[in-house]
Amino acid sequence: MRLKIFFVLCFLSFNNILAQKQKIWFDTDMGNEMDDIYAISRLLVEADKFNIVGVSSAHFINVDLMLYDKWNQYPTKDINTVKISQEENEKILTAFNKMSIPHPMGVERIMGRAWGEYTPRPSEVTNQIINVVKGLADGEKLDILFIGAATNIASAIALEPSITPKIRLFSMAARYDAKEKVWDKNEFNVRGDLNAFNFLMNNPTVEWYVMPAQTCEVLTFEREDTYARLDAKYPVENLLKQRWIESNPDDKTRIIWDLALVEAYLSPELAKVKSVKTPPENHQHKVNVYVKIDREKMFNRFWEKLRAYRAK
Ligand SMILES: [Ca+2]
Repeated sequence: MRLKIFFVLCFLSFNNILAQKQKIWFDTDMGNEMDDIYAISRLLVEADKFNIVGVSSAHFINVDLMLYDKWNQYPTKDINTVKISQEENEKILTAFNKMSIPHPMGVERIMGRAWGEYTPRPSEVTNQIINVVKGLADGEKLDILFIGAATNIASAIALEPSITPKIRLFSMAARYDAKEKVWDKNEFNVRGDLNAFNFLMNNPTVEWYVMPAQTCEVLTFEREDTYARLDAKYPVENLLKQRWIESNPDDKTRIIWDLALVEAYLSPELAKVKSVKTPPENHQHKVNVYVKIDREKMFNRFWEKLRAYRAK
């Protein structure tokens, strides 16, 4: 009997510890550009501080795939972009010894059609996000970070609109001129699924933090400096280095766009947020936009945290 009570208490305290940690869902078009792996690594080096409940893959469908032979290192003939993202997700989760985190694959198509509409795209990602949100305790919220097209996240909300009061969204998307207060949707993630982005912009119940391209494009890494800092004997660092070598070997500098969003989420003091009006063509309400980041501190924090992870 005493043993039974002991185990019940252990179970309750274990649940309590998990409940205290912020739950995070991370959705990435990892197969697209090389910045995503740096962004997710920034989160995973501190995975023990959070309860990461899912890492899902997003497509990076775009019209160039029909017109060019290659997209970075990938031949475009019969390309399945979400499958590439999924494979890359599994590689980095394996390097972190975190394959126990649920890691469902998203869909290989946009919401609706090329001319518009908001038909949601159900998948194991939308199922799991909806289930996680339904299982949250009173007052608890799920933070969803997404650094690719918004298809999976917008679809989850379209399929189950009641989840919005229990989620907060953080994404790298669009362009926003803070001085002129003007949005510009001419940005890769928005172009990847304009319908999904508009669907979210039209929903006033969504609490959303957007990292626009202008704000994060100052976060650049130099190739030789990056290679010198990464030690290939550590599996995570080896993958980070390989990703640059395989995707963009000729680029001396790369913007590590998505890392800015993750660091702004983890270190809110390094980013300035403004509450701004949605674009005029969307439902009129306010969303949060990151208008400035501390580039030097973000850069240094990434390398400090990655170095500290070697000891873990
Ligand atoms: Ca991305």
